[in-house]
Amino acid sequence: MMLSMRFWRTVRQYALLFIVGALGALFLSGPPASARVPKGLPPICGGPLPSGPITSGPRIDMTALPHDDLGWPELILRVRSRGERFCYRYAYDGTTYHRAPIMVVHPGDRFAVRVVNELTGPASGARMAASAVPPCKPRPMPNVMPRPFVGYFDHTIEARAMKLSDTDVNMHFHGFVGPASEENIFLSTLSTPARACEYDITVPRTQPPGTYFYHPHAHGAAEDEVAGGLSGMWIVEPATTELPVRDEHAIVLRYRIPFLANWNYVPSELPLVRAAAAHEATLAPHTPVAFDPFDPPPWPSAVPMRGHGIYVARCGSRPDGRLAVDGVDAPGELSVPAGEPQLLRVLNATSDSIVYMRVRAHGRDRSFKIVGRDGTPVGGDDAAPLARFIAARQATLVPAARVDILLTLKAGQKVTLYTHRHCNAPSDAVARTQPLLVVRASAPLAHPTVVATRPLTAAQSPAAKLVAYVRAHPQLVRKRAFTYTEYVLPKAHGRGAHGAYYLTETSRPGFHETPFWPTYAKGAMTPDPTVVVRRGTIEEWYLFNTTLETHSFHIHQMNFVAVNVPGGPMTLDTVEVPFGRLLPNLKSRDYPLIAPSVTRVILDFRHVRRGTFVFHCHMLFHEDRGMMGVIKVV
Ligand SMILES: [Cu+2]
Repeated sequence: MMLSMRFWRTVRQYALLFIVGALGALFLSGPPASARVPKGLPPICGGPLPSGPITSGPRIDMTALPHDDLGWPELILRVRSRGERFCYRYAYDGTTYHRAPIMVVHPGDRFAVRVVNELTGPASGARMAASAVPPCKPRPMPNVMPRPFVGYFDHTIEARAMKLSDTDVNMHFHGFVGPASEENIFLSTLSTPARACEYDITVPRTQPPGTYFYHPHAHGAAEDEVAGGLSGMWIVEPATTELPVRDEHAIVLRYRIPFLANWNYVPSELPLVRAAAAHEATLAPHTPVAFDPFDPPPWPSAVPMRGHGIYVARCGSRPDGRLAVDGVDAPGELSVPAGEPQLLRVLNATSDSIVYMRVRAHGRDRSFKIVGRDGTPVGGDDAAPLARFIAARQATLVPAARVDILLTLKAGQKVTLYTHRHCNAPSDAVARTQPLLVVRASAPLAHPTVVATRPLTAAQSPAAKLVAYVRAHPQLVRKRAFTYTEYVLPKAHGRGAHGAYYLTETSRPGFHETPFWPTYAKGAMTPDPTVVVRRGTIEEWYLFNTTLETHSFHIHQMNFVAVNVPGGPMTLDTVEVPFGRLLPNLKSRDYPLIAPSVTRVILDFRHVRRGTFVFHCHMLFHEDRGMMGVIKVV
């Protein structure tokens, strides 16, 4: 959501609509990005975007890289920034690049990636032998005492306003199913004198072929870095390729930078934010109310909505961030041979914006073939990921989501991929219709490639089979409820009134809401868990959204089956958790009720490795501010 806050200056007349979005930018965002240009480094990370044909960073076979002194192929990425832009600088094949590489791997590959943090100046980690890079350690969290407030159904909220830092960085291989220790996001480049982390990655043989995402995941820094372009695509190729590389295209959707406006806020919003914080401070703690965690009642909004008729009347009077396709302004252009199947790997690499992707030809939306979602072939055949497709007219891509589309154009045909207009939430931005990619057919090849692909219905998919199995064996499945909540809290810890974001297991008796605030046992490299599950079990999680903005659910090291999403059950690693429904509150006109939405996901822990990892909202504004939990599989 929150990228859109950078646009408010143009929309003051709708101040009432902005309040929830305003909270973070007003009080938590820190100095404007332009104030953080590091000294002593050349201006890099690109300039204004050209338009025209799409391009991408080099496609790197990770096993073909030069070997480090430990004997593993290694890629050294130096992280830099320029104003709002962030980028990786690296040498490959004799050339220095600033465009994020496409990392191509196969199941079983082993390689190393070194992340060197040069955000505040040159770091020594780039010049060391791999064996000399000191191990990264957990970044200590600030010593802030929690303050109690009244939370969800009178359970306690812990307030701890995170001070955000854009100078930390690490790397998360989103979708990676290997051991949590290999992509440990709890570790930090700031924790070593060399300001570098070395990631030693072995791609599991069970890693499905498909399209994946890598991005920084340092707590409090992730949103600005990802929004600024610091991320990329990694691809797991199947053992036998069905299409030549020339027919594969990386469509990495990012924000257009610089953003259209700046961080200035609308002064008329301040009284409402202060009123919300003051209201929260007056609420007296009660004995927690008993309620059915799987059928929760409506919950009062944390934000006052005087005249909330206005509030619900019109969604999105301010725009969401405009998109670019990696190196070019949208719509990018792509020319492909007629009659030759093309694999479009579409990645939503934004920090906070949802893409409702559609395909248009001759002025009409048309059905398109989805062969993979979030790195998983829809047919479940890892040996032939293109063998089955599901026909769709829209693909919802929350931040970090991927969709693999198989597209074949007729001679002379032109199709446009675009994101359809949608309302993020009553209190949030509207994403306008925006063309993303124009694909045109050029002359056919003399010997076109043939891909044998057959339709599959959602009901026939592996996802639907898991749902059927779970419904047939309910005694095997543990249910848990998790609830997304937001509050407006008074000033404290050196911060003004601010938005606070929580993801809490509300099926746990006597729960209280705490932001992600990792604590470590002495010498431990991973924090204490908030949820413990047993390997070999299956769980169904009910995700309740009690807020008026869209959230999402992502879990590391595994995927899940989203049960009740448009298009039928599907295997994903990141899913939309839609906003709740606004109801009048007869007791308090200023604080309307919100009927929570519910999104159900089935997590199959039968094949997941033991370890400690995280689950969180992938709207990175929220994640950076605490909407995350720690899970341990034992
Ligand atoms: Cu969220």
